[in-house]
Order: sequence, then structure tokens, then C-alpha cells
Amino acid sequence: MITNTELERKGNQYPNHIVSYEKNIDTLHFKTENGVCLQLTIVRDSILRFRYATSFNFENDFSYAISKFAKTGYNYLDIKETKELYIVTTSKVICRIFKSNMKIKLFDALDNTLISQDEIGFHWDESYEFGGNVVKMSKVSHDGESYYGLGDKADHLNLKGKRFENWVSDSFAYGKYTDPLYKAIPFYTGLHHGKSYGMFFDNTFKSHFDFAQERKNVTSYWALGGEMNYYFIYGPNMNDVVSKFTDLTGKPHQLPAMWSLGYHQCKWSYYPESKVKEITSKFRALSIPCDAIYLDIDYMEGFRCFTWNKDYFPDPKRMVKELADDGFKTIVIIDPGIKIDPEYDIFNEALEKDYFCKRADGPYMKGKVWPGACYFPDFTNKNVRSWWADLFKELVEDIGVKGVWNDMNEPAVMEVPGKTFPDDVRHDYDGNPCSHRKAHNIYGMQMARATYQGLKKFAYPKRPFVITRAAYAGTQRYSSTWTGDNVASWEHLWIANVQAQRMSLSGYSFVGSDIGGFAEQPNGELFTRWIQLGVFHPFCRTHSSGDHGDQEPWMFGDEVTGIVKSFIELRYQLLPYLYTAFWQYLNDGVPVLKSLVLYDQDDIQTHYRTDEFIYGNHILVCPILEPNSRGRRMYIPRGNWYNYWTQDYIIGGKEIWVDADLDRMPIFIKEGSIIPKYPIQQYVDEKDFDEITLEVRYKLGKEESLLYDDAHDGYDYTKGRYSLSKFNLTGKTNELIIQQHTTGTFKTPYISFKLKFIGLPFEISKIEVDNVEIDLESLNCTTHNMELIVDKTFSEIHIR
Ligand code: MIG
Repeated sequence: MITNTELERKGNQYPNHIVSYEKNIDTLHFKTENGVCLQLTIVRDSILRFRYATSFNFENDFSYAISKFAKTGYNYLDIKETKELYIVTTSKVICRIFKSNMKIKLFDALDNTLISQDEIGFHWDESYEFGGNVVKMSKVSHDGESYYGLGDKADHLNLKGKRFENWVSDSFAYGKYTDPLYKAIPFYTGLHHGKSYGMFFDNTFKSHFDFAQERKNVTSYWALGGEMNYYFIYGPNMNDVVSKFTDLTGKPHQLPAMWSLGYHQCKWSYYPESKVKEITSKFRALSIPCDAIYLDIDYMEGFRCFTWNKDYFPDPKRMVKELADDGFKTIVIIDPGIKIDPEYDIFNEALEKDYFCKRADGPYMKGKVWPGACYFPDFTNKNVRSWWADLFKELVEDIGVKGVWNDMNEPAVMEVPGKTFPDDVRHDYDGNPCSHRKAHNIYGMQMARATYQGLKKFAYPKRPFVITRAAYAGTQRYSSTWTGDNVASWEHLWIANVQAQRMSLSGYSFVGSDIGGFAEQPNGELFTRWIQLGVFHPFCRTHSSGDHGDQEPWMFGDEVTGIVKSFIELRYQLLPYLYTAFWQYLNDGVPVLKSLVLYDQDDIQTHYRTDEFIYGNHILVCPILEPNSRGRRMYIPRGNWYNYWTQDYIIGGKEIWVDADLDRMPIFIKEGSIIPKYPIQQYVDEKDFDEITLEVRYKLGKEESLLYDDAHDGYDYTKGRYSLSKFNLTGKTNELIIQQHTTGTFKTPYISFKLKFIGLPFEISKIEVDNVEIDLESLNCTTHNMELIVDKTFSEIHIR
């Protein structure tokens, strides 16, 4: 790895003094005497884009990361010039640009706090070998500054004092600190003096980030080509930083179908058909909920994409239908490598259309993957993507496959140095031809995008489901993701927790790990603890390589089967809560998982917490990460909470011991929240039910909760056919009031809510629902807990 120090030695160049300035609508153009151009674009009041060119010329402005739906526009812009500097002011940020050296300082516009400042700032080193520059940025690391984000790094949540590389890599059996991994999301959030901002370095070349590692007071990032092109995103709340970054790089283009939030069962590989059926039947026989079953590479004929091994799967359409009748959605793997085989129509077609990637001097990019020698479609070409999308017609429209799993799309190549394409491979890059050095980090993303287009087209009017291993910033628009080839170890349970949180902080909420571990075999205890964490991850799938034994929920003895079943059931009960959290993610960019620092950045206790996180808005969980545990110490963030199991009331802001034998994990529910729960089903929408439960936990004060619902699939919700209930709870010493306000035109199929009240501090003497008094005798009422069934359309419940 090239270190910053080495680079510094190698002939850095720096901007000198600014000689010209022009303004063009939302963009300010500055030039130095030595040919450095800075384009400063006011994207929003709180988002400034800085783009630097050397030798007076910019590249074509093109990004795979930025969403075309990103919010733009500002309310206020003022530009002043003094003898020493330019001062650019929006309603949120003040940017000072120094004339003598083009350095930048950024301040909070409301109270003038210094948020970010260039140390050396932009500098570069010309690349003789490839042309262009190694582009570099260094910023001051402030006192007490912490850093978060950066995708899937298997490291402590707080990145301070560490250095990372972004180069999408197949990383079988990686470990804690292995870097780089499968994702390249060059975005981080800084937090100091109570204020948070984001830095998104939108450069797809191999990039590096140094968070005050090499020099204590400097944070730097650099890339081996392309432009210095970054977005400064101001908070000051980290929540806002993350949601603005998510908006900028895009939210998923539609809500996930609710079934895709169910439990998924996977293995490399389930075959033949009888084996698949044996697994699915066993789920039903044991009443363990499950919505999806996966076919890994062995379903194909000699690993040729879009074919079936007819010995194993003689009639895929019939099988997929039979599985569907039993509530199972079939998901199949599709890899990028296309077998070199003149008898294989997809190979011939791509060859004829000139859709395969080529080396610099003309030969095809040939590499070995599962099918043997392969060529690889250039997914950075629009025509290739639409051709690829159309290949899904038969699989999805005819056979009825419900989701596609993209693997090996780093791209992974076997038995070669670097385990990927060589640098010289050419890509279209959507009309900006380039080498693999530039396209590597987005290759997998563009494959997922093409797959997504296919699913979207052929699953219609249902919603598409895609899962990808490789990703760059913005891939969340198209696909869910998992954390790759982990290992069945306690360390990996820790890693899975950190990765899911970090991805969420990086705009990517639909994430999960291979539950139980991909490589090797967990024992029953580890599997149980992993399921307990996994049911609180947005994507919930057990997967294993199968080399060391089976990993279905019933493989570890009756005790484990029972506990695992109860946790999967809990996930199914909480589906309306998770679905609502997804709606909030799509609507506001708020991640489904919230690290404690995101939840309460003003509490410095949270800055180095890694294990605990908030699921949705109101549920605090903390996995058990060690064997033989009967509980653990954990931090309860500020606010007051109820222990989910005992209903004990805990005042937060402190570390406590929490009991958690194997059948429990620490779960706490925020006071005042209203948690919706479905009855247990074996798969999503198995049953119609008349009633859903709302768990109401008393709070002295106010709390808002949401419940989003729609048809659970399809697109009617985009035309207003959804139902969004906002519950406002107000607790007083001897009163509790719940108001409901509902919008949207969707008619929820259930008729009533069963309200379960927990923690009422007073004896109930009177209950009114929409001003009608309820007969207390008729209720299931203990002193402080009570159940009440009301019409789902109630507007106000008053208890005293
Ligand atoms: O070289 O398709 O990460 O989930 O089961 C291994 C076989 C290829 C790697 C994926 C894993 C999948 C496996 N794949």
C-alpha cells in the first residue's frame, strides 16, 4: 500500500494563489495562477460540492453514485470578497476560501463554529504511468473528533486512529481488521464539539482514508486517479448527515416487498429438487417461519448463467410454483462470468453484440470462475445492462423466480494475482471510456443495477428483489446486500454487528450477514446468538458453505431449535414495525439501524460504543457476543426504557448488567412507544387477521410512534394507497392519552387494534375511546397492565 508519507515525498504539487473568480448560477469557479480550478457547487444549503482540476481542465462530469432524485436547491447564498478571501454563506454553512493558497475552512452559519478546515488541503502528484494525478486531500483532525461510516469495514465503529483502503474485493474468510472488503463507500461522518458533518469523496479509483493515524491532527484521503471531488454535508446532527448522504446517493427505488423482510434460508447448495423440498417442508413441519429459499450455483447447467441442471431440477417452473404454493419465494444466484462455450446462446449473443470486456490491446478479458474460462459483460455499458435485464424474462416471468442474488461481482477471478481483472481492462463507463482502475469499484454495482432492471421489468406488478455482494456508494438504490464470506466464529458475530451498523451509517440499510457464518460450522450456542442478532438486521438470511455440516435451524438439537424458532417468530411479529422503519428510510433517509452515536451524539458515552444499537425508532438491542454468557454489561442510552422480557423500567445514561441466558438477548423498548405486532405467521400474508397488537408503554411526557402499511407488494402505495398512522402518546401522573391520525387511502385488512398497556403507574378508573366510556369489568385488567380492543380507526383513547 502506498502510504501518505511516501506520496508526500514523491513530488506533490499544490495550488498557489487564486487569480480569477466567476459565478455561474449555483457554481463558483476559482482559478489559481498555476492552473488549479476549483468548482464549488451549492448543492443544498447544507451540501457543498468541491471539485478540483489541475492544468485548467476538468473531466466530463459523471457519477454513478449521485441519484438523479437527490434534492438540490438552496434558500440563501451570499458571496463576499475581501483582500484575503472569499466568503460563501448559505443558511447553514459558511465557507472561506483563502486567496493565497486556495485552502478551505467551513463553519456552522448559525453560531460560527469551525467544522472542517484544510490542513494542506488539495494537493496532487502527477502519475507518469497512467496519466492524470494521484489526488489528495488533507484536513485538520479536531480535538476529540470521532469518525464513522465507510461501508463494510470490519473494525471498531469509531474509525479514529485507523487507515483504510477502498477497493472492492472478494475476501473469503476475512477477519477483524481485514481491509479492503467487498464494498467501497468512500463516505465518512466526523463528529467534534457536538457537531457532525459528512465527507463523500465521490471517486471510484482505489482510494485511501487516514483518520488521524499517520499524524494525530490530520485526516486525509486520496485516490489513485480521477478528480478530487467531494461533498461536504453539514448536520450538525449526525442523523441529518446520514439522511442527506442517503438522499444524495439515493434511496431504494421502491419499498422492499414485505416477504423479503421475512426469514431467508440459504446454503451452498440445496440440490436436487427433493433436497430443496425436504428443507422447505421441514420449516413448515416444525412451524419455523420462512419466506425465501435460495438456489446457489449448482442449480445451473455447468455453472452457465440462466440455465438449469435438468438432472437436479427437471421442471423448475413446477417446482417454483409448488414452493410458492407453500409460501416460499425462490431466489437464484447469477454470477457475472459467462462461460466461453460456442454451444451456449448467451455467450454467442454477447460475443456477437460485442458486450464483453476487453483488454487494452483488444483481446477479451478472459478469467477463470466457476464455469471455467469466462468472458465478462461490461455492465458499465447501458446497452449491455438492458440486454442483461432482458435475460431475466424466462427466469422471472415464466419460471416465477422472485429474487436474484448477484455474487462474485467484485469482479472475482480465480487463480490470478489480485483476484480480479487486471488494471488495463477497458470499460465503457457510460460513454466515458476508461480502464478497470476507474471502473473496478462500480462494476458490481452496475451488475446489480442491470439485474435490478430485469427484476423490475419482469416481476412487475410485483416489487423486485436483488441481493449483491459488491457495492459502491449508491448501490442501495437497486439492491439489498450481505457482508460476504464470513466465518462461524464469535469474532465474526462481532464483525456482523459492526458491519450492519456501519453500512446503515453509509446510506445502506438493507443489509445482513450470513447467519451462523459461511465458512466452518457454528455450535448451537453460536448459531443461537447469531440468529438473535440476525432477526434484528434488515436482511435476515442463514447461509453457509455447507462444507462442515448443515446449518438449518433444527440442526443443533431441540433446545436451540426452540429458541431459534421463537426469535424468528419475534421477527415476524415485528414485521409491521420493521416495514414502518423501511418506509422511514425511503421517505427520510433515516437508517433502519441506528448506532448509539447516531441516536444521541451529545452523550459522549456513545462515541465509542459498538455493540448496542437501536432497531427502528424505539427498540434497543445488544447481542451477546461471548460463549457461556448468562448476560452482559451494556450501555443503556439516555431516555427511559423497559426491559422487553421483564418489563423492568430502566433509567438510561448508564452501563448496567443485563441477564440473558441462551433463550434471551438484551432487548429494551423505549418508554412511550407504541410497538405494532402481527400474529405469528409461517410466511408473510399467510393469514388474514382481524386484529394487530399495539404494545403501549407508559411514559410521563410525550412520544410519537408510526405505523405504515400498504399491500406489502406492488406499486399501489406510490399512488396514495398506503395507510400511515401517527400515534401521539401523552402520559401524565394519573392519565394516559393516545391520539391517532391516519393518512393515505389504503384500507388495512384488519379491523381492530389490541392495545396492551405496560407500566401504567396509576389504577384505572375510567377509559374513554372517542369519548365513549368502556365498561372496565369487561377488560383483561391487572393493576398496572391492561388489554383493550378498539376499532382501528379510533382517534383518541383516554385512560385515567
Ligand atoms: O467462490 O456461489 O459469497 O455466498 O455461496 C464462492 C458459491 C462463490 C461466494 C459467495 C457465497 C456463495 C458462493 N460464492
